[in-house]
Amino acid sequence: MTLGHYGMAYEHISVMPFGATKADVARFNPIARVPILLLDDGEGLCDSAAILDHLDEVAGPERALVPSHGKARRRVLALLAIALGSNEKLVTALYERHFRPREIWHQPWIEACEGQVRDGYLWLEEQFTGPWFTGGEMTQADLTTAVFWSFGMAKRPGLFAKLNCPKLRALSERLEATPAFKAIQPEPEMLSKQLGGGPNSSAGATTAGAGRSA
Ligand SMILES: N[C@@H](CCC(=O)N[C@@H](CS)C(=O)NCC(=O)O)C(=O)O
Repeated sequence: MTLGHYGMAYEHISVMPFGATKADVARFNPIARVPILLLDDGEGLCDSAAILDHLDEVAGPERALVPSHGKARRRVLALLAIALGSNEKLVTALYERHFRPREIWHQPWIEACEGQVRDGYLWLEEQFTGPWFTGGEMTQADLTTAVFWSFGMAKRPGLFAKLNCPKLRALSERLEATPAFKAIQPEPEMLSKQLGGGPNSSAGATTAGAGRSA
């Protein structure tokens, strides 16, 4: 979404970091995790924080979605830490459902993780002043939170429908209407097919990106 926002050309390659395609991901990330951004010269950047930092540098200080220094930068990074952490806890709970047979799902662990998801989003909701998180200009905190809110709505609609976060919901809807978001439609479930999993599977496909202009 950030590549799209900056208008940087890129090729989006969907690849699962599990099962048959895990080795493909491990060629670029030793711990076989996505996202990965491959630059034109073959350099690979792993983890969204490193990728976003690079994109900001290419975009330049005037356009960068994370302010370059000072209190404004710390504020955006603080918001991002909670958005990223909340989504990681959501993914952790999704994996419990995917990778353990239903009869040995550890419900207290799922509930603890989803409690952290809820606490994270409720905190973010409180922080949102509008029209954007930090006031008058959109930052990476808005974009990342909207991405994760959409992801959560797709993967755990029951959990997210119960969250009392009207501002985050509206933020997400506003950004989903932009070309950068529209260019990447949510993908159908792939994990269960690739792993031969059952109907309980609910996590989505993940992606590795290939940057062209970045
Ligand atoms: N902190 C990482 C988290 C990335 C992440 O959660 N990736 C998952 C997506 S399904 C993954 O690759 N999972 C495979 C694994 O953790 O082994 C980031 O923001 O890039």
